[in-house]
Amino acid sequence: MRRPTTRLLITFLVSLVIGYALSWLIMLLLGVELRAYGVSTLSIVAILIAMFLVIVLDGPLNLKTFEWPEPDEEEAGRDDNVRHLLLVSILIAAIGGGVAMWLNNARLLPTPASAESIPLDNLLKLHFWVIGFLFALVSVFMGYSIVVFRRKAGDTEDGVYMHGHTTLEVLWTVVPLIAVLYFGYLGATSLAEITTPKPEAMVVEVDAFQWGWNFSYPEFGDKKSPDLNLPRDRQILLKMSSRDVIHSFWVPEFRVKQDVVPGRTTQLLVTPIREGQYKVRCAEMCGLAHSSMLATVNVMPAEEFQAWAASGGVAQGDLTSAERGAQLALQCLGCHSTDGSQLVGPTWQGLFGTQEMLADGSTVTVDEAYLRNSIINPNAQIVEGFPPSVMPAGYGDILSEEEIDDIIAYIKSLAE
Ligand code: HEC
Ligand SMILES: [Cu+2]
Repeated sequence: MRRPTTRLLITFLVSLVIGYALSWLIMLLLGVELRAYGVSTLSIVAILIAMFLVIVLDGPLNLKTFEWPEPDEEEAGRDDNVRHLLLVSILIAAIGGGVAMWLNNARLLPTPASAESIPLDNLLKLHFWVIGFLFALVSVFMGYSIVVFRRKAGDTEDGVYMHGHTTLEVLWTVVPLIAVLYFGYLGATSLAEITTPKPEAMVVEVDAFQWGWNFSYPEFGDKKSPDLNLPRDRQILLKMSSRDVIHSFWVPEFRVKQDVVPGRTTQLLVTPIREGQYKVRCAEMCGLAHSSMLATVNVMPAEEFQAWAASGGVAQGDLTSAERGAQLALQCLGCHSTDGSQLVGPTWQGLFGTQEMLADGSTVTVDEAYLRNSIINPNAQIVEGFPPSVMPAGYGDILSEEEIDDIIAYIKSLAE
């Protein structure tokens, strides 16, 4: 009879091969692309299957027929303990490392696009290593004990009673304490790193409302934009305020997130380092159209940004009624589209001049009077196929007569 440890290793290796084959098959059956998940995912699945197989496998490799050393036998002392510990350490390293690598390669986060994302992602990676280690520490000791130290047939004796182990207790108190303090230190320094504004930071004012965003650039004569255009490689200081309820500014690629609270100005720092288009999302449930409270972020080279910021600095007075209306209507675009797509409410594209079916079965011509009534008194005439009492009823108080005229002019301009 071979040594139990050798038997166990052989069993495990054979199970591992079977595990790989099985997990490969499962992935093929599920149509999962190996490239998307990586070999490490496969390894984890394989190891889990292998551990399961080690426990249940019957036949020539059946563990029940093994002759494990008796713990209280003379020769079965230190030697076997060392062997068990070695085997357990290898398993912990393999499984812990596998889990950590898997988590780190699983593309859980979108491409990092800000300088702030780097220390944060590094912290997360470090945490994944700790998570992998702790997972393996618990599951390996448990699995190993279940397999190796299981009760043999006919053995009805109680286990050995052990009480206390001072060295172990001191270790498992001090080691985690140091680890937690170290992580606290890393967290504090990372937080300081990403929340310290530089003097050359560019201020952008963020105006959040139900349900949309507006951005203005005091450095460029209060230029306003519904998109968040940003130069690359310059620190941006966002000064944020809300008109109504609590919102939260979040661009997943930038990693950082900050609540926008009515009656207060909150701050957030971002340093875009990657050109491209991203989306601002509201991360605080803020009402019906919360999910469509989006804005586009354009990160561009510094020169391109300068050119954009310097262009079209039109004073409000020079705008046409429809152009002013377009700006006012930003607050409606969480629910109304201008491109024909249906959101919470009907699209405004080609709306003016058409016949609108109402929920009560009648039809009405969309003219200025109807639009005005729809804005001030949204529940008076409900459009067929749309819910009543969803559009806020307070616009008659929030908007002035002229502003409503401007919005109507804007909706008219979308008729072509
Ligand atoms: C919370 C979502 C929401 C917001 C915000 C919203 N609306 Fe609406 N709106 C609706 C819904 C739903 C309807 C369809 C039901 C109805 O007629 O009230 C509608 C209908 C309308 C109509 C009639 C459209 C048609 O096809 O006949 C107009 C005009 C309109 N809204 C204008 C506005 C304006 C202007 C604003 C911003 C000042 C605005 N809405 C903000 C949800 C919204
Ligand atoms: Cu919101």
